[in-house]
Amino acid sequence: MLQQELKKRKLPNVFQMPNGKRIQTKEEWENIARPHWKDVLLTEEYGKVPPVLMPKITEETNAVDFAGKATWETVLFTFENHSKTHTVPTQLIYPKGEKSIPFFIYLNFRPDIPDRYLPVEELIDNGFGIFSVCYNDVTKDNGDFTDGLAGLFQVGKRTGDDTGKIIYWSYMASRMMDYLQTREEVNKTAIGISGHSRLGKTALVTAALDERFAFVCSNNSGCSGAALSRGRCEGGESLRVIQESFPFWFCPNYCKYADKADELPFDQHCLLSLVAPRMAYIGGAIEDIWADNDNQFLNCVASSPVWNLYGKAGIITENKLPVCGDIYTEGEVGFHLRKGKHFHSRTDWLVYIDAIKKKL
Ligand code: GTR
Repeated sequence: MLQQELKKRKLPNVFQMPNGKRIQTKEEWENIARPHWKDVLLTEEYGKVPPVLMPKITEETNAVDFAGKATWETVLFTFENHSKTHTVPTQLIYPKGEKSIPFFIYLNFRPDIPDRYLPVEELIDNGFGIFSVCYNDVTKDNGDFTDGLAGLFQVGKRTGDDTGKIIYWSYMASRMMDYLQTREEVNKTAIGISGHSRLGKTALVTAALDERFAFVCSNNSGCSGAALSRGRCEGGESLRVIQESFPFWFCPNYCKYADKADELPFDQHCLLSLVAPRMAYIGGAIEDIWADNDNQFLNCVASSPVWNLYGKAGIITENKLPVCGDIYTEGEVGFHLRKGKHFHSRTDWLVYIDAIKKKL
């Protein structure tokens, strides 16, 4: 059943290289296929990644400590390039006095702590630290490429594979990862990333590009995130719509494929596959038709053969499309479909936390 569904979509084969080479081992995947798909995705969809800058760091400790359970610090990142500067505030909250703490880097819509998408106390009580940033503080969610971090790199009007906003937000997450490497409280092998919707797309891109991330929880990310573009469901977001509404999330090259999903030289399984052999959990909500739950789930199935190369299962599921209430998180690739609407809910967090705690 699931293989038939995938067959209908005629996805590019992740193991087939354009020069005819067929990938058969994990070494070939790492040396040939990984760089190939990274390059294709950055050139045709998201835009290239700016060079790494070393920010100046300023740390402040806040008085609020969540009933004495947590330490909360504000960390300011000041970037400088071409004699322009930009400062991004981030929030670091972790179980007080603990060592070897697993962490979530969280990309949020708002700077609030806690936030309706970010149940801080619940995460702390489960032993996780949180390092969060408000995406608009990195660079605004609009077509202004003079704003924030984008303004330190973009010169003039964007063309071709010039960086889109998703990559700028993701770039910041990787700099937050750099910073966590310097903190002795942190378990460096257990740092993951999460985000919802456009920031769920960003979380997935980040884990795909930056192998230091041990897990990704991409919530309701949909079109150009976890959802396959080919064989979109009725009512699901199309490439044309996303490219017309949010052209600035992507590189200008991506517009070539409006109405031409079948001609993409990749699909979103090429992105999810880049996370192998690490953990990737995808969350859907039954009323979130726009994000195309079947195609988010089918991506997990389509990408799993790359986990198999590493002797891992990928998604462990029944041979059927998901229904509301299904939770498949036994493998390193997971999917759940909860009731309700487009939202990063506590229900989602509990599924992710449970899956990750079992594996760590
Ligand atoms: C929608 C967009 C989706 C999704 C969402 C969000 O308008 O079409 O792709 O990313 O926004 O980020 O909230």
